[in-house]
Amino acid sequence: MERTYVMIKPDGVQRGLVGEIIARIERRGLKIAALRMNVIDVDSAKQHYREYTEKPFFGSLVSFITSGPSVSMVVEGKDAIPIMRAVNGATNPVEALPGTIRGDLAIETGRNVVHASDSSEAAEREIKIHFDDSEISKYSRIDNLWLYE
Ligand code: IDP
Ligand code: MG
Repeated sequence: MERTYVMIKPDGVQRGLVGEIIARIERRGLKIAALRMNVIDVDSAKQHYREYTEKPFFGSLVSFITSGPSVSMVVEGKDAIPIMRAVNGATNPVEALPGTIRGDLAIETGRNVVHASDSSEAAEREIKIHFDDSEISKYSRIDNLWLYE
């Protein structure tokens, strides 16, 4: 069982795609273990994207991600990290395959609608930035409809 951090970015919220995106995640078979909509503060956004501090797009990325409400989730399930990367599709929507969120719902990298952690280290780090442990549901551990073996 893995946990990953997923964000519906402000463009996805503004475009009314929250239900569409959550439905795709749930239909795939992953579970929502935590869910919140809020405007992410600038410090959290800078921490979240700290590996890009020196990139020319860092400033616009941080100001975009904090520009309006976004939806933050902890998504869990077997292989949740690679599966969510596949559900989202390639970073640049030009390369994202049809059937992926970005391949169906986005046209440019700077407005690519969703985020998902790219490794277990990133997932652990990002979940800590956006959630307290007490906000993460433990219910699936007693839900025997869900078999992670
Ligand atoms: P990911 O979101 O698929 O993990 P990353 O390479 O980690 O992609 O980049 C993080 C985010 O930064 C992207 O989703 C995108 O919104 C933004 N970004 C990445 N590269 C560029 C760029 O060249 N121009 C503008 N924004 C970019
Ligand atoms: Mg990334």
